[in-house]
Amino acid sequence: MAKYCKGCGIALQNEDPQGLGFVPTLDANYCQRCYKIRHYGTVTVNMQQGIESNQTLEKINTIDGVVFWIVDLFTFEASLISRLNQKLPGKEIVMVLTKRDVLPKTLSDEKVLSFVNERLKEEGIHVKDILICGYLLKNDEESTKNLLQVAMAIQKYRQDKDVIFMGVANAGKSTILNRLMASQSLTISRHPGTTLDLIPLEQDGYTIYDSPGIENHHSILTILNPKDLKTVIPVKPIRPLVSQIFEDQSYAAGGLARLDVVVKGKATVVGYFSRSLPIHRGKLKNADSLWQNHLNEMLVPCVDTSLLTMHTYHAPMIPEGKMDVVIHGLGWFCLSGSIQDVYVRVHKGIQVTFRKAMI
Ligand SMILES: Nc1nc2c(ncn2[C@@H]2O[C@H](COP(=O)(O)OP(=O)(O)OP(=O)(O)O)[C@@H](O)[C@H]2O)c(=O)[nH]1
Ligand SMILES: [Mg+2]
Repeated sequence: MAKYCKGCGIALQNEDPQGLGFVPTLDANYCQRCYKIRHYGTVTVNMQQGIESNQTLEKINTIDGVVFWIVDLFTFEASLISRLNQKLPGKEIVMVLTKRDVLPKTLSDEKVLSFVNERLKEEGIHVKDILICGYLLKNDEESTKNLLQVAMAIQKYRQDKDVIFMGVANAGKSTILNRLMASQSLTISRHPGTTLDLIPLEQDGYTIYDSPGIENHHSILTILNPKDLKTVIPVKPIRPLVSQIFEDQSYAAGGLARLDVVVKGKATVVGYFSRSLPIHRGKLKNADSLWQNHLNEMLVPCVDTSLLTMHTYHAPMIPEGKMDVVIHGLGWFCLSGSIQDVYVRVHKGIQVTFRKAMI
């Protein structure tokens, strides 16, 4: 009978040392890849290695269960799954917002919920309930309180069914489950694509499933190496970077994204990024030469080594109030004031969303 890795769910094998699920002897509980992540923190993961998103959804649909949809608040746009109800026909969905700790403390939970409700309405996604979770990197009162709410929601919505934790890669599914089960059996890493197949966790009379991350190929997190992921993923609360501008300005988020703001008068730009990602600000007229001369040198981390290979987005319209320019997986700029035009350049395939401000 096939045996599966307790950490990532992949079938164990002892024939191909380069293949997934390799173990020197089949009596092991964890594959070599999980062993390396768990003991040395070395990650040899690739988003494409797990089961396909469609296959994951198909497997989830065969289970008679309630879906707990795990959504990272910091990378909210990249964590959304379009047409989710259609992809999970007949399934009840409870949304769990994670990583609350990295958003500013001054932002109230009420405001977070009202923002999320509005975005769900715009996307046409229906959920039974929304919970806010986070602080899970610490074993403190706050995280315990959050986990208790998730545990209570499981009992409330499960009825007689099983429970499936699903969501995009890196949203924090395995972390919540490890804490809920008070075990460290599931493998966790900052690299998207850690869990590779469904993992059944037997409870008293029912099963909770962990699952691999669903499609977020438009997130910059899927293409960064482990060192750069450490730079762009916040672990401390993000500190808003506020700047007043009176003339056209250009912002560089490392060498990963460039924001050009053309103004008609006074405007405000606030950056919400990991504290370790350098944000450079300068005059728009100097930006081309800055990028030509300093990309992959002063402007790091980067994926592209030339502006020419990057894709340009243009804000379709400038709204009256505050507008967020979200670079999927990386963070966002919040713009307000007398703005005429906004352009964003990022690696091809990485999505940029213009939305009503979250904060
Ligand atoms: N700041 C913060 N980080 C968290 C929290 N929960 C999880 N993380 C981090 O998020 C990253 C991803 O966590 P995982 O639990 O592996 O995420 P996953 O959804 O299982 O990811 P895949 O298996 O790749 O689909 C890890 O680096 C965690 O430490 C939280 O509450 N706060
Ligand atoms: Mg996981």
